[in-house]
Amino acid sequence: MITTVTLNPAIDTRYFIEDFKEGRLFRAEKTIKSPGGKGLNVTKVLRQMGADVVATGIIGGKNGEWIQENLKKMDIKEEFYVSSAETRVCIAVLAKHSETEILESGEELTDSDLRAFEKKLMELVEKSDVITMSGSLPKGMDAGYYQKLVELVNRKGKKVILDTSGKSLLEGVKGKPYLIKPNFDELEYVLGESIDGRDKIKKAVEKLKNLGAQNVLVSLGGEGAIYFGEEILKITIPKIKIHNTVGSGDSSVAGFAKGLDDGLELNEILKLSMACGMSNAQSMETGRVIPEDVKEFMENITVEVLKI
Ligand code: TA6
Repeated sequence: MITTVTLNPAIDTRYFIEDFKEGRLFRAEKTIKSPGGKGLNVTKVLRQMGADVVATGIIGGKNGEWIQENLKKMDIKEEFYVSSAETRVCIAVLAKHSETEILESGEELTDSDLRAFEKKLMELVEKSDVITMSGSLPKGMDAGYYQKLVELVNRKGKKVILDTSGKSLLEGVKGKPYLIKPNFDELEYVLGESIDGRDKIKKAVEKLKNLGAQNVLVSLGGEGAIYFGEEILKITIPKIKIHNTVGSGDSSVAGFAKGLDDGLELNEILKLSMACGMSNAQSMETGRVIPEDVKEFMENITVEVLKI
């Protein structure tokens, strides 16, 4: 079983406004609301791929109830800890050639919320082999909180995939997660300088590994990915028509988690991870994949040892 952790879930609200520009009044042509936050996008993809998955995290208020109701409609199992803090809303404005995102920070949680959540998490960890932890931390939460959660799960001998950014990534890796999946921007933050080639990528990854990350999957968008494990592997993907890459990172996390949970060998796990990201990129929806496309993409993805 896979448990997905979303500490800062959201109602993702997407406004379609073809000619959107700042400073003017617009009426949305279309509005789509869905359960969001990176961890719930991972959950949605795992559910579509037929994985045995349970979503947890911390949720609250009317927004939290709305998310729980809609996860139920999506036939997604969830065991969120319910707090009194109202769950946030994240807005995306989709214009003709751009997407603008406004992410609320999420309300502060109390220590008793965190203790109660940790108890719920550990109950689920007992029944899980793979745990994913994704996204930002709510306002006021200590940047090292992921480190504590990763250490709690590692002590149970389970594998953690951590997908976050900024200080929560730099602190979270100290818990020694099995895998992290930084993108370019996150690597540049880690390195503290711009990255213009594979040497700089390797330097940033080595810094993350020295801090504690066991394995690192660096997503390169249309260029595929580089996996830094016992070996360095280059994953090459075919060119495809892209509609919306938002959520593709979360989908790659889901593919990796499913491959790991299914006991696939590493090359197949990496292909599944990339193929899920590709399928999501062909959908206007965040956290949407087509299993048949994922299977077909996997046949055209290559994995080879990289000497850098
Ligand atoms: O923008 C894509 C997305 O995955 C949305 O689900 C939105 O909720 C946002 O990211 C959340 O990001 P965060 O890092 O705050 O969890």
